[in-house]
Amino acid sequence: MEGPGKISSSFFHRSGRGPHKRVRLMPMYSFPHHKDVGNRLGGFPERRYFIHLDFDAFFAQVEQRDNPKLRGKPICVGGAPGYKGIVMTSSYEARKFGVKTGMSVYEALQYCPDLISVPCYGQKYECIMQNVLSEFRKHLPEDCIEQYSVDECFLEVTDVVNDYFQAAKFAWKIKQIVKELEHLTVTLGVSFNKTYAKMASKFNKPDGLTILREENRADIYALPAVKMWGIGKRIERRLNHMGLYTIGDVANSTINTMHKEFGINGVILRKLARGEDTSSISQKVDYQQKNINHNHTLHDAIFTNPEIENEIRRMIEYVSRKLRFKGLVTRYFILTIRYDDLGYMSEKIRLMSYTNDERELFNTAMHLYKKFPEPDIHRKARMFGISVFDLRRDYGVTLDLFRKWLRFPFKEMDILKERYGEKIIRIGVTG
Ligand code: TTP
Ligand code: MG
Repeated sequence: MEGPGKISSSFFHRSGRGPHKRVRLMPMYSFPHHKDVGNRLGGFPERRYFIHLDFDAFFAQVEQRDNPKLRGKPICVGGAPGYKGIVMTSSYEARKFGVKTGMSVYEALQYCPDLISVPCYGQKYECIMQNVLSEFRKHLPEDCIEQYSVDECFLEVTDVVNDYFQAAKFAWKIKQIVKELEHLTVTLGVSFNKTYAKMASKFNKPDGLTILREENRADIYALPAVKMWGIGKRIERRLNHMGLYTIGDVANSTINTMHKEFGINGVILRKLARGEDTSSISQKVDYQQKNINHNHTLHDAIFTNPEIENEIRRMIEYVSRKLRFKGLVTRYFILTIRYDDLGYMSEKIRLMSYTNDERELFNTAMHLYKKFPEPDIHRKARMFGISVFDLRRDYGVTLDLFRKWLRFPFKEMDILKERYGEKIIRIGVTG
């Protein structure tokens, strides 16, 4: 009944009441990739090759890359200021002490007193992933690339490789691309379906690569069921209750048992465990980006004009780089500053024309800042926020010809920054 090709978008299973009941495969809401599970469950027309990429200790690795003082040290991201935060991730040096995602920084410090807690720069991490994905687009068609989370993506390389050897070579190239572009390490899993590729990428962390062939199924089958994509603690408990402990147990269970306990999701789960995931790369709908927000809370609040100007410039550089990266220009701009005493000021302005020019945005920000009460030693500035909205695609038709200044090499600067870090080049700032 379940040989290759025999099950398409619907299948039969034995029900208590009738001889056979027709069940239509429903979206699998309880699994992370329910939307991807295609209607080809059960059929394997040809061998396919997938790569799953997962950054190592992502946020922490980025912060160590950007601040050499943090390298080789136990750090966690999500803490500052005041050590009241939650650990979002930690460096491998900190993990040795038992620091885990989800702990409070306070608790983590009990495990690792030397732990350095640093703030999270969400937009920066997202930008890194986007840089990497756009580089991949030079090597693979768009519809073979799927961003899965902030630090994970799937690549289908079936069209560019013929066997596992070539798939492994391609995977090494991917690792090299990320290293050269962003100076970061990733761990890759290569397999014949997405579920197995995702599980394979957990095998050799950090900076690893695992090839999981059909004949190595036993490696997956030996893992505890909870290691499977889509199985959390609660489902694990129910599986254990049924006498199923490993992924192999789930794979070798009967359709009926799984269906009785979990409905259609159980049947799909069993298929995923067996390596019969036939889902393809999923293309997210290209939604129109409405705004870009960038907030930064400082560990040490500031109040002098040069410090504030510097912080605003840094924020603007980031936002305008992001606009350019996405090929967008903005018309509305908001600057927010939160002070030490929790008071805050916010001003918005409509720009003369759509732009992503760093100097224009900086001048606008400084113009707004002048309307704010000036911070002083008793009322320092702690958080800076920039929001741009009313975004339009930048069609490249610029009015630069009519502007007083020359075209600045922003794009070239973006490339330098991507390659060598944020601090490599700045406009008109000394020191
Ligand atoms: P993960 O890939 O789960 O973790 P990681 O990349 O830090 O470590 P690993 O080497 O084991 O892959 O998550 C990616 C990033 O997502 C992580 O760096 C921080 C963030 N994150 C959260 O903010 N909250 C969470 O609960 C988890 C799990 C991750
Ligand atoms: Mg990761």
